[in-house]
Amino acid sequence: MAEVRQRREILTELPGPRSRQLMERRRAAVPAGVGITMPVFAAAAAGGVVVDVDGNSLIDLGAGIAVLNVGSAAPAVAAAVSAQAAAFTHTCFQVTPYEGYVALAEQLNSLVPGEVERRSLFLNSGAEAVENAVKVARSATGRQAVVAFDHAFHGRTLMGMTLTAKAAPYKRAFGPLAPEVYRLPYSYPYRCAAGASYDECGPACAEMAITMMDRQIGGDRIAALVVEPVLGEGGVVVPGEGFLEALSAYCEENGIVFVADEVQAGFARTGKWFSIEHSGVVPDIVTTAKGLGGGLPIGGVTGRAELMDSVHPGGLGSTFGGNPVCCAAALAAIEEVRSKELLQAAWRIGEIFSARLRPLVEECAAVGDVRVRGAMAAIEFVSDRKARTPDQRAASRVLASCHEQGVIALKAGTFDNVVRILPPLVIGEELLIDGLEVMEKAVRAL
Ligand code: PLZ
Repeated sequence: MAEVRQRREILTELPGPRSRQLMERRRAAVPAGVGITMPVFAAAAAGGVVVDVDGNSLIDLGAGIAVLNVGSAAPAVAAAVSAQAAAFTHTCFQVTPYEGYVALAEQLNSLVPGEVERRSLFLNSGAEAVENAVKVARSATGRQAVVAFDHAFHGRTLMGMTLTAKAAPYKRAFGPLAPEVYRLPYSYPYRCAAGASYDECGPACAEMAITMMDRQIGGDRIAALVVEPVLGEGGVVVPGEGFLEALSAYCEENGIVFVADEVQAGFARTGKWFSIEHSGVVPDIVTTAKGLGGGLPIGGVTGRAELMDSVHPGGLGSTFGGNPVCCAAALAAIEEVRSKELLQAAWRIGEIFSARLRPLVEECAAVGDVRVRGAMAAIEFVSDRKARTPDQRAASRVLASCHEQGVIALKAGTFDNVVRILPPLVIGEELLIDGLEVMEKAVRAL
């Protein structure tokens, strides 16, 4: 494999001629409903760089949406994948099981916080992990209602999109949605639904959410509360202190299964194995995917043994779920996080984000808020600082400018006014700063 040099180098206009040709073919072959952030086709990737088919080297501040925490084609992951692929590629764990699945379950059972006995089940994606967490919670409690939050994203399957907050593009035209799903306010300190200050938002929104569960749904009817400990697609929102703790206490009092959706913020992204660890909460179930497989598709549900074991034999599974190649990749990725000290790397990236991006709030009228949680960061744009009017165009302009100059970054937020930064945790510091400088200039030019 040719080495991918860790620097930004733009040789053609972006997208280049070969990418433009492929885009034409794509238009004729792939439905328009599959959106594209940047019309540049990949040829190779490693560390913090994606090389496109025209030979341009782009800085990756998206990591394939928080997937490539250990980097693309990490040698240890690639070696584990090829060894497993050469031994056997599939048997179906439900037909003839294999050790890798069990070994990965053991790893996750011990990594999820809390001194409780756990079990893990593997699927193919984050959405499927969420679906199965809800199935387990309903089976274990004998209840039907499920609560989710404002600004949430949980996938594109029927239950996933029903739990997801945003109508367009995720739910529009796809109804009817699943029944028995209720939505509660999330603590979003910059836009507190209870009108509280930054510091008071956590307890204020928790109180609102708990009153709704108690008075409108009935705590004894709720099977599961599904929550992202940090919003991802919703715009890297870190809930106010006390929010998750209060919800968890209510769940415990009322026999509700607390599901932490760690698909995006988990697996070392925020400087902890799981983002819920920034609070003191011990979740009943954790869903994982994205970073878990080191770039290969796998989703996990890790939960308290008594909940997971409540489901009848044959009630859970999937043909490919926990495929042996994906399990091998995930085991190698976990080892990479440990041996390369990627939890610490995520903290360091967070410090760089804070140092570089926080001053933008003072300097630029269009920047309403900057949020950082480890190697997850967001800039939220507003057209009127006082009214906090979302400015979608400013976010689009900053992203367009980044993309033109070879920096991959993502949009987020219910109002499409947030630029989100999620680099691979193995990105070099110089490269990261080069990418951030491109972005900062674009912000200052607004
Ligand atoms: N839960 C918290 O962030 C996926 C969505 C990309 P899948 N987020 C990226 C897109 O446009 O579809 C996500 C998430 C959280 C669940 C999911 C769903 O994970 O692996 O995409 O199904």
